[in-house]
Amino acid sequence: MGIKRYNGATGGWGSLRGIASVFGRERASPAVLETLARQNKPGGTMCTSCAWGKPARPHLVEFCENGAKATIWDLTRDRCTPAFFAAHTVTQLRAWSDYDLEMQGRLTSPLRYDAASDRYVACGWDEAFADIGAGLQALDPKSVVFYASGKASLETSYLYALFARLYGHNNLPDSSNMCHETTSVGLKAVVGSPVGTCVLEDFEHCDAIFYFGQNPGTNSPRFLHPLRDAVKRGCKIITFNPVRERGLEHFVDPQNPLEMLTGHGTELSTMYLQVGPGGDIAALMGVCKHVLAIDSAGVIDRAFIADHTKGFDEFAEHARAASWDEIERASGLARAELEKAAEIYAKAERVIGVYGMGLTQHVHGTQSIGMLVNLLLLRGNIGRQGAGICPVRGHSNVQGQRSVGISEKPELVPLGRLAELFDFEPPREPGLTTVDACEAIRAGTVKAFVSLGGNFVRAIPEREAMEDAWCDLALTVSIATKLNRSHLIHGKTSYLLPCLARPEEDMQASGRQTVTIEDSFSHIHGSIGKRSPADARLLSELAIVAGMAKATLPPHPKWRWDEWTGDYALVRDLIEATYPEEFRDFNARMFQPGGFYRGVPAHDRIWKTQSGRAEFTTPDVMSALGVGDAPGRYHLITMRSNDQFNTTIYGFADRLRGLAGSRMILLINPADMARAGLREGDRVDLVSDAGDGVHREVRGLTVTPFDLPDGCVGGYYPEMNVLVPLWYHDKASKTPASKGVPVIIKKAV
Ligand SMILES: Nc1nc2c(c(=O)[nH]1)N[C@H]1C(S)=C(S)[C@@H](COP(=O)(O)OP(=O)(O)OC[C@H]3O[C@@H](n4cnc5c(=O)[nH]c(N)nc54)[C@H](O)[C@@H]3O)O[C@H]1N2
Ligand SMILES: Nc1nc2c(c(=O)[nH]1)N[C@H]1C(S)=C(S)[C@@H](COP(=O)(O)OP(=O)(O)OC[C@H]3O[C@@H](n4cnc5c(=O)[nH]c(N)nc54)[C@H](O)[C@@H]3O)O[C@H]1N2
Ligand SMILES: [Mo]
Repeated sequence: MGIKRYNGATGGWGSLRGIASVFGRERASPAVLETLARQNKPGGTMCTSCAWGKPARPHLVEFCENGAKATIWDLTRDRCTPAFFAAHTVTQLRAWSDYDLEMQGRLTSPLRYDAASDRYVACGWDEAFADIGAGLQALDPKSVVFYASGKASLETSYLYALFARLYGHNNLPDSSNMCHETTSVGLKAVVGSPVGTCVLEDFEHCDAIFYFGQNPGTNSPRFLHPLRDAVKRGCKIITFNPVRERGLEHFVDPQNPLEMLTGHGTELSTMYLQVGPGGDIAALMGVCKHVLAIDSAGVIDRAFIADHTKGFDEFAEHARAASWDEIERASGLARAELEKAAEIYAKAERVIGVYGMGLTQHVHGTQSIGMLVNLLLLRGNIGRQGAGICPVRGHSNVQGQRSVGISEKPELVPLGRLAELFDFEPPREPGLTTVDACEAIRAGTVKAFVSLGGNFVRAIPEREAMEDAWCDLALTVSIATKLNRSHLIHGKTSYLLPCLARPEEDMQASGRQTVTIEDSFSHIHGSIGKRSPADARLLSELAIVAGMAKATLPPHPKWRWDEWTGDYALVRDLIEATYPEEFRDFNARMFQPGGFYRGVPAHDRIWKTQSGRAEFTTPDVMSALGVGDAPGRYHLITMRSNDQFNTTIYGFADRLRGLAGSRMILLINPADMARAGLREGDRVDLVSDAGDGVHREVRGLTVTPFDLPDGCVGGYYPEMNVLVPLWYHDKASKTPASKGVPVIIKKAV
């Protein structure tokens, strides 16, 4: 594995080559092009990759490199059939890589684990549902977890959460618990809404964007267009990221022939500040401190602060008293840089704060989000056009799943309305988060685990220790499109249930169905699949959820699983009945260009916080890291390459970082390499340095020099997940702190 410097821009020809390589390898049908032409457009198929907004006036091509890869990946012609499982035992398959497992293609038949032969064997749907139903009936519902990875539609998600509650639990963790739960908890506490306050159009009006720990070039490439347009209008982007991400530096628009021919694109970031991992609290403290210091010119919006906020005096006093020495040390940034950023902030009329996993995946992530909100509140930058807080969500419907009831927090769900609509007594006890679920599985109190998509065992922290406990589960059920490692770490009874992918046609009793999803901007979009299903045996996710529910629960006149499966419009009616304001006229509005807005109170300066005001928060730490510095200790950032979607590995090229060939690499800066006596290409092991006496190790990484702050190393998710202690998570939301993991480097012998 050699590192090659990449000086090209994001977008450009490289992105087209990226699409073409996956297209060729996946032997995707040419009909994919028809799906791509309709992708993210009104009446088309909504991309299953990220949750970025879908504009009312789409570009001719409204998909990106990674959205195209996701569609091509779904529409592969490869099939992972019962014959494949006959040829390989589950024990053998456990030795396969994530890449090789998914490369087998789409699952085609329901499968049951057969212990005698250690193989998955084909079974019928009725048999699978009956056995799962009997298994669930035999268990205490409180000992069962229903996990969801954020892809399934609003309709499926609503029924899944309803099934959990009718059965008797709130154990509904979501991939969000490893992702933006810090947002759901953090923003709810300070602005009263658990989601972003911006809409897509705000990017047409902002004067500055303060951009923290989100990598648009790889993870939400369609965002590059509004960013480029904003810069061309004169908007300034101030980026805080330990890694110099190409996507935030330079963009060549693949839809602009002149830019494609000349290679000349747009420089995106006005300032690029390589903050240390977890250094954002201190960096923001420095910016706020200077904004307060230059306030004589009426920089601070006193009227807004008086009318709308609480806690300003205490916060301002804290920021004024904070020492620059400490700010510089904890952020890794120089005072002069932070003062310059503060001056840009103070001059900008409208500012948006954007963030992603770089803020959420830290032990004090909630406090980082609180600090970003503090900065925005100083000048009334929330709740008006061109301003606001903008968390960039991950999975395409992850925010929507929370909106329609997939939540382990019963207080966020209108249980009273569900009780009326479905004539039952909903469970009221809080359910399990992802971390709680892992702990309960290790303790043996959780007995069964149902997954609506995802690759839970691969995505969670401390994977190796979890895998042993996992095998003691009585029942595991996975609804999936492709084979992954979680399916091979199975309970005593285990089912693998293959489903339609979103681009595929979903025919039911009333005809072709539409599903809906919610984007990062709280806009809801209808999505229609038209491709013929990968196999005639596949069922839709909704039909599978309804099939399991019907087999588990007693008959009831109000629980109309078959009718709901026959016509998803009836499920949308139920969603509307449960959430009448947000989902008013749901069926009539779902194809509105740009989606319909379900409304976010903080967007309109309605603060549903405890105090009824937007809250300044005074942090009690300067670093978001859970474990401080020590000799020989590095803080590991677990990162996504440009060639993966979470645990789905499309290939081994991280084009935008100029890396290719292997994912088993350790990124480290040359000065740290010299200090540690390491040379490029050395083989090293990473060992946990969390101070809890537990041995966690990843072996055989190749040392690769890279531009990172001192004391910070980088490696890929999910390969590095064994190093993240289960207890190392955001204090308030329990989101695993995958961005600042304490490790030491050992030379491999
Ligand atoms: N192609 C593709 N698209 C995806 C995904 C994918 O895997 N592949 N995943 C989807 C999902 S589920 C999600 S949640 C999103 C994730 O999208 P992002 O939120 O962009 O998540 P990451 O790539 O994990 O990390 C984001 C950035 O945080 C920076 N960072 C790390 N530590 C810190 C820190 O302490 N401070 C600051 N300021 N920055 C830091 C990293 O260098 C990186 O650039 O993307 C979604 N879209
Ligand atoms: N160290 C570290 N760990 C992390 C992160 C990190 O940055 N660092 N990021 C975290 C984040 S942000 C997230 S969101 C989680 C992701 O955790 P998950 O959401 O659980 O994982 P994915 O990799 O997205 O799941 C991939 C699998 O989903 C299935 N699948 C794909 N499409 C569909 C579909 O349409 N329907 C169904 N039913 N199944 C489908 C396929 O079988 C595929 O193998 O990981 C988290 N873990
Ligand atoms: Mo995510």
